Order: sequence, then C-alpha cells, then structure tokens
Amino acid sequence: MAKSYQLPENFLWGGAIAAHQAEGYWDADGKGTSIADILTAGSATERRRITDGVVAGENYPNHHGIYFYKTYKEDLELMAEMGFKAFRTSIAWTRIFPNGDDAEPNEAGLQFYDDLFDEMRRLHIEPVITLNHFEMPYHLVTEYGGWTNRKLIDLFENYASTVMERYKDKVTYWIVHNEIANQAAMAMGDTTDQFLIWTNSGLKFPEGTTFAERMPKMFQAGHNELVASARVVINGKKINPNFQIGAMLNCDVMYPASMKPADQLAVQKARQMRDWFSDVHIRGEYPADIEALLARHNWRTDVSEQDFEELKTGTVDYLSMSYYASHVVKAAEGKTPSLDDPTSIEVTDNNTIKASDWGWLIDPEGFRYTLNELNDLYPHLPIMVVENGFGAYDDVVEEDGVKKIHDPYRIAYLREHIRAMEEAIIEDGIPVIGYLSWGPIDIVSAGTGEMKKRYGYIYVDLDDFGEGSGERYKKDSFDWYQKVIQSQGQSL
Ligand code: P53
Repeated sequence: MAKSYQLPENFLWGGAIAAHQAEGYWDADGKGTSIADILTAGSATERRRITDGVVAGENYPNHHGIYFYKTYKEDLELMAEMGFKAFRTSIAWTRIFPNGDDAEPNEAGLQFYDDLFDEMRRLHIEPVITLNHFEMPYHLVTEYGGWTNRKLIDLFENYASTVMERYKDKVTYWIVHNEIANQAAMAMGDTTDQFLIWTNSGLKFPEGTTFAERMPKMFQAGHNELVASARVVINGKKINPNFQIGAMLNCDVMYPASMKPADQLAVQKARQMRDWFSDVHIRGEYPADIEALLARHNWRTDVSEQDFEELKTGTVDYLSMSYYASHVVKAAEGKTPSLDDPTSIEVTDNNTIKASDWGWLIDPEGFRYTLNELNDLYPHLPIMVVENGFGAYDDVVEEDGVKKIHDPYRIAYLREHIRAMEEAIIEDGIPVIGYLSWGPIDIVSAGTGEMKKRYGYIYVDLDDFGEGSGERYKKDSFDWYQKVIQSQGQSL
C-alpha cells in the first residue's frame, strides 16, 4: 500500500531561545559569570570583544537580555496564544553551578527552572532543553583552560546529571551542546575568528597563534565535548529511559562556486571538517578522513580507550539543527583543497540571491537541500529543526493608539522556509519531527550582541543598551504564525 507522507500529528511547532540571550539578571540569586557575560556589544560590521572579566564602563548586552528571568510567565502566555506545542530554551549552567566546579548546586537556580518548566507544562508546551548553549562558567576558562581540559568532562557530566535528575518528570527532549561544529570554522579559511571557539569551548588564542597550534586544541576540546555528550546520554537513559537526547549542529548549506572539480572538492573538505562532530554523536566513531588527518599531524593528544567505548555506546536519539543561510566556497587559486591547509578553501559571494542586512544569504531551497543531505548521511534519523529565522530591523508605528510592527520581510522568509521544509517532509520523506523558529520573541543577538537584530513574532521595547520600557507588542508575523500552527502548516 502506498504510504502518504505528511506532517506528523504531533509535529512540534514552536520557537527557541537561549538563556544568556534572554534571561538577564546575570548575577542574581547566586548566578555565576558565564563566558557570554564578558562579551561586549558588536554590530553587523564590528565583532564582539572578549574582555578579561567584567570591566567597568563596557556594554555587556547579555547582562540585561530581555529580563526573561522575571517575565517568562507573560512571555510564555504569548507563545501559548500562538499555539506553540514546544519551546526550546537552555539552562544557564552558571545558575546551577556558578563556578562550574562547586561542590553543591545552587538551589535558587534549580528552583527557577522548576518554575519555568512547570509553567510550560501548565500551558501544554513541551520543553526542549539545551544543556550547553554558549554560556559555560567563566571560572572554568580561567582555572581550567576551558574544554581542552579533560576535567571539564566530569564537571559537565555532574551538572547534566544534576539537572536531568531534578527535571526527569518535566523534560523529555534534551539537546547537549549547541552548534558544536561552529568551532571548526577556522579550518574553513577563517583563521581570524576568535568568537566561535570562545562560545563553543572557552578558548582564546593569543594574537599570532598559528593554525598548527590551534587545531590540536580545537580537536581536544571537541573530543572532550563529544565524550561528555556520550556520558550524558548513557547517564540520562538510566535516569529516565524515555529521555530523547539530541546533538545540535548548524547545517547552513555550502555550494561550490563553479563547476570546476577543485571547487567540488572544496565543498567536500569544508563539510568533512564539520560533519565529524555529527558522525561521532550519531555513529559513535570518527570518520576516516578525520582519523587520517589527526594521525598525520599527531593532533590527537589526550584520549583514552574508554573514551572510544563511551562514544560507541552514548550515541544520540535525534539530530537537531539550525539553518539560516547558504554559503559558497571555492578552491583557492592554484591550491588543492585540503584539511591540512585552511588557506586552500575560500568563502566567496553569491550574487544570484539576496542577503539580509547582516549579509546572511536568503535561501529557502538550501534548507530543503540541507535536510536531504542530512538524511543521506544519517538515514531515518529523526531531525528536529531548532533554529531558523530572519534577523531584521523593525519599526514600531502607532495606529489608532495601538503599537504595530509590519514585518512582511520576516513573514516572507519564514513562509518560504517552512514551505521548503514541508517539501522535504512530504516529497522527500525526511523524518522532521519539529520546527522551532529562532527568537519567537526579540532577544539579544548571539553574533553581534545587538537588540536591533530582531527575529521575533513579539517585539520587545529595548535598545542595544538595554534602555526602553521592556514592553512586548505583537508583530504582524504573530497572527501569521498562529495561523500556520492552527492549520498544521497548510496556511502559509
Ligand atoms: P545571531 C554563527 C553561525 C550561525 C548561527 O544568530 C549562529 C552563529 C553564532 O552566532 O548562532 C546561532 O543572534 C545560535 C543562536 C543565535 C542564532 O544562531 O547572531 O545558536 O544562539 O542567536 C542567530 O543573529
């Protein structure tokens, strides 16, 4: 009998945020300083800086967020009004273990998430909870050197077990590390970017550190994070066998710049530098290309037999992913693309499609493409889309005394992307189990620290300095998304 492919009845429509971008109250009720708390504000053209601790006179946008720590009840009420079936946020590690190595967890922090998850349950919104979203305790950087230190495996395992035990009857869907492969970007020709290895692993390389010095550190940190993830899966299943524990990767698509064979190879190599993270998470072992690379350079330093057994056992239940844009890569002039040489692969422009005001290429077909690619790599593995959306400037206008935000550009982006996902599900048979758009309520941008890069269906009246009334207004996209959910994705 012919099988008809459609969105599953229990499809998880909703949205996603992260604690550090929303909660504010960065030092309240015993919370410790996280690596996000020492990131300054940047812009579309200026990078965020990493300061040595909290420095007086600097602007740290994550200190205020949108004050979600105190407003979550009203905010969740609005999500429920849109019909959300699920909501993703993270637990701020520093609310639970302020320094990361504390002997006992901080009860006030634990209580906050009890209350938050209770509220979500009351509203019939399924929590999808990230354990590690760019917000590790800063103390683990200064005292341990970040994720390159194997002690982090035990400390993270302890944190994860503490919260999984506490919330075992409130949370089913867990995500271990957010966008774990971002840190490999430097291998794709981006050797200047401090930001992605900082947010993933708490590593800061002094000026002039070479590729050969960075790579073994990146691989060690990534390895430790993967072993930690495996242990979280192994322990989590003992705490509650019904837990669904997932990996999370940014899966922006990469295209070759031309029909030249060297450009195809450039894409392949760039992908291999990202895909080993998901391979280990999902298949429980490193792929051959990366094994060969590590062996060739002696880049594997501090690993044990037991690690590889744990990686084999602690594989994830599903893959969660973000998709925002596509990118074009090519072989550098006169070079053969290779994992050994970051200058052999270059990122280039695409003038066939438009970009956002932050230069992110708008490419709904790329979304369908990447979902297919993932399914080719990991057949039948459930995929949860946990980030997709359009960061844009919004204007508030007053009509008949009511504040309105007309955001047809955001609706257009989301419509096209949801349509592309539905084609991937219905025509291509890809098992996508949910769609959580990024930033359903405006929050601080992770990449730039701006408030004015807005993704929300709900507008938040705060500027880049945290000034404003903090009031929430519904944008046009609010009513639109409500209809999308009501119609199970039919009314776009
Ligand atoms: P913002 C890099 C590349 C793709 C997604 O980003 C990324 C990053 C790191 O910034 O981050 C994810 O806020 C991340 C979220 C973030 C979202 O994408 O820079 O998981 O925390 O807010 C959007 O526009």
